[in-house]
Amino acid sequence: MKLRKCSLFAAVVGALLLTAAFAPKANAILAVYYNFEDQPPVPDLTSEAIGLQTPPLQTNFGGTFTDEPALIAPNNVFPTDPDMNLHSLGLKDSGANNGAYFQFHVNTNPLVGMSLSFAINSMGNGYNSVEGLYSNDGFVSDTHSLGTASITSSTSQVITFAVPAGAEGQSDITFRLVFTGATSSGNNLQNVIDNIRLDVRSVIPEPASVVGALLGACGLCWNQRRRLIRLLRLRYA
Ligand SMILES: [Ca+2]
Ligand SMILES: [Ca+2]
Ligand SMILES: [Ca+2]
Repeated sequence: MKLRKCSLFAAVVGALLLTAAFAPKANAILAVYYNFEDQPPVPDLTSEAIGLQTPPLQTNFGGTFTDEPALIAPNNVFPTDPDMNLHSLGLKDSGANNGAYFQFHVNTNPLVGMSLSFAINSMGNGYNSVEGLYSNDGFVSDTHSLGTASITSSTSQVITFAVPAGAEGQSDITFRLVFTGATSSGNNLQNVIDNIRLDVRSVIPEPASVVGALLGACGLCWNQRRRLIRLLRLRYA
């Protein structure tokens, strides 16, 4: 009877531990975040430590970067960002840099239900279109479009691309934003970007933590079993 109780106890503990390990969290989880708050120097292409991963932002934009005041709402700030939202990234010479990209690398093995978003405006003749893309080989031969969005606001808008499940479960996915449609030939401020975010719906625990949970359950059961054996010996000695 007591032995059966012990295995029942172990099964319940194991199930609870596994449930805790795999349960998706209800709220959006921040995977990668660029808030441009560490500038000057300009541009601040470092990601913020409150994201799960902290890859640098890479770009081939050949124009001039400027440190601009934060965009007014909507500005796509992550709700628990400890930084004050004071800065954003300005782009000059957009017209001579059509097709320029901003990109970052992510290990998508633990990431489920991703979305890529950012805030942007367009002044006059700046970029008026952006395409989201991802690749599993750094755009050598693998390219998937997330769609194209129009940049229409002179103050600020948030653009969001849903990421299909095909981008999940891979060790090195590159997310890329490609900007086009700029017509200005002058070196004036043409676009302002802020708060580039990769959010996820849930996170799959690393294999190490699953093994840890299983070992924990086994250890608890073993401990209970030894206590039970000792108890039985005492009783029937
Ligand atoms: Ca900012
Ligand atoms: Ca920071
Ligand atoms: Ca930063």
